[in-house]
Amino acid sequence: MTDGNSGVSVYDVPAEWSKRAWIDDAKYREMYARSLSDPDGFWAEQGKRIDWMKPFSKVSNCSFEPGNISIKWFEDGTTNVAWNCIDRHLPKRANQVAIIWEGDDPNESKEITYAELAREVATFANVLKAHGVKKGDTVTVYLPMIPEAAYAMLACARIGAIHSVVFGGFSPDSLAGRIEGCGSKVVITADEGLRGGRKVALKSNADEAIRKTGDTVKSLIVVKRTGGSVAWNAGRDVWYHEETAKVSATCLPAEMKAEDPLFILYTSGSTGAPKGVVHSTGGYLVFASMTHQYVFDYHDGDIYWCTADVGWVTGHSYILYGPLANGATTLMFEGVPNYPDNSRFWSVIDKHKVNIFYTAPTAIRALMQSGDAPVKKTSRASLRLLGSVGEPINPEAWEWYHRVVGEDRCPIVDTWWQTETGGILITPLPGATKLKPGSATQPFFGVVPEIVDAEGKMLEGATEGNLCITKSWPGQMRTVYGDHARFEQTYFSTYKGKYFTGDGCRRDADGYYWITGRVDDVINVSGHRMGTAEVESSLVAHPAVSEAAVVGYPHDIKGQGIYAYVTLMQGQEPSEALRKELIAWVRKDIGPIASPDLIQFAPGLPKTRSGKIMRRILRKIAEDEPSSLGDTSTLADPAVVDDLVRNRQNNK
Ligand code: 6R9
Repeated sequence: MTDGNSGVSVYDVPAEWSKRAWIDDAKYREMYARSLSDPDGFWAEQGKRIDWMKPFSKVSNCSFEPGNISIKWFEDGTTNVAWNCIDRHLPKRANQVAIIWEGDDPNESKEITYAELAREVATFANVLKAHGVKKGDTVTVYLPMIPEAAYAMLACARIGAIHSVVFGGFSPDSLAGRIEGCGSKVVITADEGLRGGRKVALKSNADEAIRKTGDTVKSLIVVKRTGGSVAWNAGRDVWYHEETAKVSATCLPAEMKAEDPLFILYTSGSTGAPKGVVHSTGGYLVFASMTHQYVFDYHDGDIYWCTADVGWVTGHSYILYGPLANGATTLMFEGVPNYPDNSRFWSVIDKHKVNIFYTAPTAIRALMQSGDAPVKKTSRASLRLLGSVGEPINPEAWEWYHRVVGEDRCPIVDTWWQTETGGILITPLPGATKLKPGSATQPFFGVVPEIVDAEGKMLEGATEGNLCITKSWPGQMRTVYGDHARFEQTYFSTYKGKYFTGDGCRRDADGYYWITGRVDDVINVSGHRMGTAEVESSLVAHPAVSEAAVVGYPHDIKGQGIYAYVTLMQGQEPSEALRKELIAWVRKDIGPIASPDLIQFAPGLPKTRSGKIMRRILRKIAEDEPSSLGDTSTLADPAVVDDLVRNRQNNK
C-alpha cells in the first residue's frame, strides 16, 4: 500500500507482532485515550512499575503557566534509581547478564551479571564516598564506553549524587565549562579511550580542563583502560583500581525524593552556553522504563543493543536506565561502525544474538554507502526489531535499513525525542502502528503534541508548523541547572502555556507526525546537537576573525553539515591555510563534532538596516538555492548577497 500524502509505502503490522507485543492497535487506542481522560489514574498505575521506599500518594502537580513553570511527579514518594536498576532484580536475576560489553577490539568482550553489577556499583559508590561525595553533590563523568561508565553513573544514583556525563569527544574547554557549570569537586575519567583502533587522550584532556577551571576539582578518579602513560598530580589523582581495594562491596542505597535530581546533561540550544538539563529520580525512571518496554517491546530474555554513547541522553535512557530498570540485558559497545570493517554492527549482532537494535540515521546512511555485501555476509537471524533516533531518517535510508538489514521482517521504530524530554515521545509501537518510512508516526501515552503557526495559533488536521507539547509527562526535564528563569525563557516563552520543542513538524491526514528538523538556530550534525552560536563564538575568538555566521546545509551522511561564513579583520587575507587553521581551531575549542565542513570568507554578511544578520538568506545560499532567497528588501546592502552567491563554497 502507498501513502496518499507522501508517496511512501505503508507497512502493516506483521500478524505475529500484533499477537506477541505488549501493545496492539486496540490496546494503544484504549490506553492512549485513558492517558488523556484520566491522567492521574493512568500514571498512578505506571508509577508502580518501579519500587518505592515510601509509596507516592500524589501523582502529578505540573504547571506550564508563565511565571510558574513547575513540574512534579510522584512528589511525596521516595525511592532510589540504582536500587531499582539492580537490587530488586537480584532474587530472580542474580546470574542473568545485565551488561554485555563489546570492546573496540572484536576479540575483547565481557558479560556482567546483575550480581556482579551490584558489587561493582556498591564498590564505586564507596569510592565516591571516600572522596567526600555526598547526597546532592555533582560528579562529572568523562569516560569512554566501558562498563565503569555504567558503574559510575549508578554509583552516583546509589548515594544520591547527581552525575553530569560529558561525551568523551568534547575538548578540554568544553569539559571545563561543564565542570564549572555544575561545580563538580570530583571528576571521573580514564587514562585513554579507544575508538576505531585510535586512542583518545582523556586523562590529559581532563588535566587541561581542570587547570582551566582554576583547579577547583579535588579528586580525579582515573580508570585504567589502555595502560598508556599519563601525567600524574599526586595530591589529586587516584587510580580507580587502587581505590576499590580500600572499600567494601556493599553500600545501602540512599532514600531519594522522587523530585531529587538524578542527573544533569549539557545540551546545545540556540543561544548562549550549553544548558544543564536536569532530570528527576522517580518520574524519569518510570518514563524510561515504560518507553523501553513498550517501544522496543522488550520481553524477558531479549538481547537489546542501543549503539549510542553514554555521553548523550540516548545512552542514559536507553543503554542504562530504561533497560536496567526492566531487568534487561543491555549491550554496550566501545567501538565504531566501520572498525575493523563496515560489517562490525552486524557481526556484533551475530556474536551476541541481538534481538533489538537501536541506532542513528547517520550510521545507517554511512553504512548504506558501502553497499549490501558487508551486511549480507552476516546472518542477523536473531534480529527482530530495529530502531532509529537522533534526526529525521530519510525514506531511502529507512527502506534500506528495513529491506537489507532487517530482511523485510523487522519493524522499524523511528523514535522522536530530545535530551529535554528524557524519553521517547513520538514513535510507532511495533505491535500497534502501521509504519510510513520517514514518519515518527504517533504520540506515546500521555503525550499531547500540538502544531502551531508562528503566532502560536493551534493548527488542526493535516498541517505543518512548529511542534509543541501541551501536557507534562513524567520524564520531562525539571529545570536548567541553577537557572530556572532560563528554563522558562527557553521552552515556555515562545508559545505561552506550551512546551516548545524547537522542531518543525508536519501532520498528515492520518494524524501521523513527520518531524522536519529544527526551526531554531540549532543544527543537527550526525545526530549531535550544535548551537550555531557556539561555533560562531569560537570562530570570532580567533584573532583573524571579525565576524562569523554559521548555518546548517544538507549533507549526505551527516544529515546536516556546518557551513560557516567568516569575515576577516582588516589586513587579513583569505587563504587555504587560514581556512584549515580555523577548522582546526574550532575542533580544538569545542571538539571534533563541531568542525566546520565548509568555510566561506565573506567581505560582509547580509544584515538588516537595524544590524541583524539575515540567517534565512545565509541558509538558502548554503543550501545552494540562490533563486529562492525570498524577500531581500530589508537588506542594508544588497550587493553583499551577490558576492556571497558568487563565491559560495562547493559542497558537492
Ligand atoms: C534523543 C535525541 C534532539 C533533536 C530533536 C530533533 C532531533 C531526534 C528524531 C529527531 C526526527 C527523530 N531528533 N530524534 N528528528 N526524527 N526520530 O536525539 O536528543 O540530542 O537532544 O536531540 O534531535 O530535532 O529536537 P537530542
